[in-house]
Amino acid sequence: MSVESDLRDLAVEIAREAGELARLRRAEGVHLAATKSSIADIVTDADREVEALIRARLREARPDDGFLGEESAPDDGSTGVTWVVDPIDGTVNYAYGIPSYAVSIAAVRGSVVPGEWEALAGVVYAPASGETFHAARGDGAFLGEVRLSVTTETPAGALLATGFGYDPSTHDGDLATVRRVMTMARDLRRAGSAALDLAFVAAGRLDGYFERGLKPWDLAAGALLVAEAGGQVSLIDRSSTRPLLIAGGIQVHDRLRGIVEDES
Ligand code: LIP
Repeated sequence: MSVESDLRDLAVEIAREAGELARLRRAEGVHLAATKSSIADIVTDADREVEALIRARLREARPDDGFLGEESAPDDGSTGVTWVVDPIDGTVNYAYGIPSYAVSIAAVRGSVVPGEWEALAGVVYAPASGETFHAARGDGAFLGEVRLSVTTETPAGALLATGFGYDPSTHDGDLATVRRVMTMARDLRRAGSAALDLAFVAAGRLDGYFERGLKPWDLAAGALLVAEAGGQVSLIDRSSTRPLLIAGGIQVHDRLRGIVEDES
């Protein structure tokens, strides 16, 4: 067994336990704990409880690793490995009872900056469907035991997904990007979870995905899934406050990048 596959197996085990807790809390009724960057950017009691469970399980197994989670304080650790965690990605869906949400756990080495880190392992677990998307660096991406591949042909145009941030002032600009990108699309999906959007690109359920302003924990596991499924992931405008993530098979990725870089 490699280090990467050991990390993947640990992440899968913890994500499934955490996802079942999230599903249980959803069934019991969800309570708003606070808002963050805007009134639309919510955190529920379940987000915090699920992240605490994940953090405790990781500490039990690998006490000296670092931790970077959406809902709690970062920890640098001392091993060079950092866990990048979104306990419930798709929080607004979760709060409304829309079953499109996921637990996202990734292990990275070195930097904790997207695009600079070395992603080692990742899992995106969807409690509502029971689907576990996982990858270890160099070992491929899988849904359960089934190996995943991104799409390569889009004869009718690309089926794309995107998302919008919690700051309404950014919506006009994002919609202008959508308008330009639609020239290459057959249709557009907006499911509300970046982690699941990226997992679906890896699984060939989407041809491509783009979104501005994602946080490291939204994309860490999903980006590794896409890369290990033969796809390409880029972060454009990294120095801006809202870098643009682009993901897809090579051809879709490159066409997306060409369109959005023309507008810059
Ligand atoms: C969400 C992302 C989604 C994006 C939302 C939000 P959260 O993450 O998964 O793609 O459009 O604005 O960032 O807040 O549910 O963890």
